[in-house]
Amino acid sequence: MIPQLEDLLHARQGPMTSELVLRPGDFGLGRIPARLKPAATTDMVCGFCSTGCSLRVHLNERGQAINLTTNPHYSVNQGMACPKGWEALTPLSAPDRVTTPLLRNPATGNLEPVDWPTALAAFVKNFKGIQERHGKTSLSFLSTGQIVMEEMALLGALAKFGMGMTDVDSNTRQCMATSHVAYKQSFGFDAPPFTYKDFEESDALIFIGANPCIAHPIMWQRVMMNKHNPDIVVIDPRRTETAMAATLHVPLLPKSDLVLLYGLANLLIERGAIKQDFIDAHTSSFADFASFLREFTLDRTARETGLPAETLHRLVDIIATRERVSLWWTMGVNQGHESTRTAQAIINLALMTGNIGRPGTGANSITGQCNAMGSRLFGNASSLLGGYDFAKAEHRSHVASILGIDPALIPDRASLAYDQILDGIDKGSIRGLWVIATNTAHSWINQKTFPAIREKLEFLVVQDMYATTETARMADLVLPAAGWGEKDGILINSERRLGIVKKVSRAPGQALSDFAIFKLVADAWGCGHLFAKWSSPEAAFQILKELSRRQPCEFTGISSYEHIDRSGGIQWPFTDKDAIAPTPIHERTSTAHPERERRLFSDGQFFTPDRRAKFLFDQPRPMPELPDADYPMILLTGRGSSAQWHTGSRTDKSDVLRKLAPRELYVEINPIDADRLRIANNELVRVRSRRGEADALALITSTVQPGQIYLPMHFDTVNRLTFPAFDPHSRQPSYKACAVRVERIKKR
Ligand SMILES: Nc1nc2c(c(=O)[nH]1)N[C@H]1C(S)=C(S)[C@@H](COP(=O)(O)OP(=O)(O)OC[C@H]3O[C@@H](n4cnc5c(=O)[nH]c(N)nc54)[C@H](O)[C@@H]3O)O[C@H]1N2
Ligand SMILES: Nc1nc2c(c(=O)[nH]1)N[C@H]1C(S)=C(S)[C@@H](COP(=O)(O)OP(=O)(O)OC[C@H]3O[C@@H](n4cnc5c(=O)[nH]c(N)nc54)[C@H](O)[C@@H]3O)O[C@H]1N2
Ligand code: SF4
Ligand SMILES: [Mo]
Repeated sequence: MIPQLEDLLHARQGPMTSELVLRPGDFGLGRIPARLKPAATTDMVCGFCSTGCSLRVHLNERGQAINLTTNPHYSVNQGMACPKGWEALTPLSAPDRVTTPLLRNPATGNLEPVDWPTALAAFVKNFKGIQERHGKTSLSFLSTGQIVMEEMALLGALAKFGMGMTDVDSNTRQCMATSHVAYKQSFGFDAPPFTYKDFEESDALIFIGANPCIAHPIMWQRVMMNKHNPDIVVIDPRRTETAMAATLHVPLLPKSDLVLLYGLANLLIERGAIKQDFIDAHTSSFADFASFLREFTLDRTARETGLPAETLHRLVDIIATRERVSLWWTMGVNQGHESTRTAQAIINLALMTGNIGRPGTGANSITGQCNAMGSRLFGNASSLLGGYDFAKAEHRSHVASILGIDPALIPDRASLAYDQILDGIDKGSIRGLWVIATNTAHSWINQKTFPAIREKLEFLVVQDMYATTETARMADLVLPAAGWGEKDGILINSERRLGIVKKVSRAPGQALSDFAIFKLVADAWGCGHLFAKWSSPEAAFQILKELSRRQPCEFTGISSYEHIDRSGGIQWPFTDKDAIAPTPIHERTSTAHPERERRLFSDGQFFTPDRRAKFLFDQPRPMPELPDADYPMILLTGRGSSAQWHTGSRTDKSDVLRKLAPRELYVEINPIDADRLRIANNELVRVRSRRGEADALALITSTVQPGQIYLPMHFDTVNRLTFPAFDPHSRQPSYKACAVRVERIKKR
């Protein structure tokens, strides 16, 4: 056994219980039986969504987690958590955890357990063989927004600077690429400006393509804490749970957001309801934007969005008259064929009305996964580590000097995007793929093409907590990973807050943290010396801190993990100066929660070279696949319940969460369509698109409009239907809209 591996496996034996097998869910949510009074507690942030709630983990005398409650002192969640948070420990003890590496045996065709040295040897032999035959760039990885920042950075550095890859990407492309590009172009840096306190301080909150009641329940609780009697507007084709709780639902036609936002901007100008002082002092190209907007008349906007003129007037009234307006968007915007310009149309509205940099305002993208924000800064895919540019020689040499490596090792262009990597596999330029903490075979758009693409790979490695995911089952080699709660590191939440996760549970069998796996791979590959300084997650954190210096995301004022822990999380930017200066009283959340809650741009200074935010805009384009006679309906997809997470690999392992969510795929269909198609409630129906089909139970409901249906993405057949269209700027897939038809099935 390699000495380092022995150490790792040994170190993992740490404080631990073997005789006491506890399933936290057994006790019900958060209740700890008296006989199991915990020996200690420790706080850490949740590893599901980007809200970043702090959970209080209760440990037995051996330091092993036995249950959790919530942290009442954390500014983010103030003692609240959604069902996934309460059940966060349960997936760790699932029976299908993968406990050893698995290698496909060519003789039997099965994945069979092997030891780590054999797995590493197979990894190196196959991947190096591919590179020798097809060139360095014939290897890629697809990773995630769900591992800690230190792991993402190590992976990105190892793959590009150590293993010679150029094109790597992650599921953040499916999710946040649009926000990343939109902010970068408009503000000069990928910088979501808000803090959660803004939910409480707005006079009007406008949610566009976001369903926080389901997807970000604790953020929604913060909205409910707003004492300003706010207008709450939900712009979504569906009457979602959030729309039902809102004061105004705006049920626009799918993918008509860009026209709507331009129409509103035009009406605001006509009404004189813009902040000319702010525009003049802090923005550029407004005049061009204003003249571009003239064609977006009230009539055209009403016609193309399907909204009555009164609704448009009401929306304009709200924006024009309320003092502090915040605009929030999520996947209904980001997952579209013109998503970057749509996100920027939201940014434009905030800029022209001066709704930025003040409490309760902002053009605010809500993030998805627990560490999508970390992957935007340190994924090393579209931006070089720390938000730098691969194409700039001075950026490459700066990063190389911090890492202590030769700048020539850094590629001089950004990665191809997820869809282009899969295309590359299809066309034969990429032959080896390493998939880390994502489940491509379920979550990728037009998913039916993936098995054929996989066949073209000479070697597929999947690194996951479970070998049962759709993607892991296709692998040549499975590397067993520790999950949240089994390792240390940092996650960055939607409001730019660095929060800490800790090892409170021993990973099963020989599973190792992703960090440890990357270190082993580096050594086995022969490039371990490049990462000698990355000796532990906290040592890596110190390197990332240095990479952040003088960048807008600087966090050099944070001394250690312990500092973050003690402070209740820390938002970037946080420089040495911030570390010394006390928080101004007016920026404190409340006397009970004295942590800092800070927003960006209070001085009107943006990160562009001229310090001005840019108005960016383009002509709207029709949906790539419009309904027609054969496929007359529009399919919308998204989250289904607060108890389900994506492809279900974690949340399906909890009895509690399974009880809280439907077990079978259902399709929301309007009563008018159900009547026309003679479909009864709960009847099994077939949804077809040009690419595939999915059977689902009919849920007849007026939450969807006639001509539209909705499917939750948590079931594996949904992406058989979706149409592969991509936004040209962010290359984010347009998961939310394609043409389908619904058919009755005679017999089940
Ligand atoms: N419970 C749970 N929570 C989660 C997740 C989960 O899987 N489960 N995933 C997390 C992740 S990674 C993400 S990215 C977020 C996603 O969070 P959200 O984006 O809030 O969730 P979605 O349901 O994907 O999409 C939001 C809404 O977009 C609407 N929509 C569809 N088409 C359009 C359109 O053309 N225009 C407009 N305006 N709206 C449209 C849909 O009807 C849907 O209600 O959730 C995070 N939180
Ligand atoms: N139709 C449709 N499709 C969609 C969407 C939609 O709205 N509609 N939304 C898209 C969006 S926004 C997203 S973010 C994607 C999500 O899609 P995926 O990323 O494919 O979904 P997950 O189920 O979160 O997959 C994460 C995997 O990581 C594993 N894992 C968890 N923790 C760890 C860890 O610490 N280490 C390792 N190695 N593995 C770990 C889990 O077991 C799981 O298999 O789906 C996208 N797909
Ligand atoms: S809202 Fe998000 S971060 Fe908070 S407990 Fe639920 S899943 Fe975890
Ligand atoms: Mo996401």
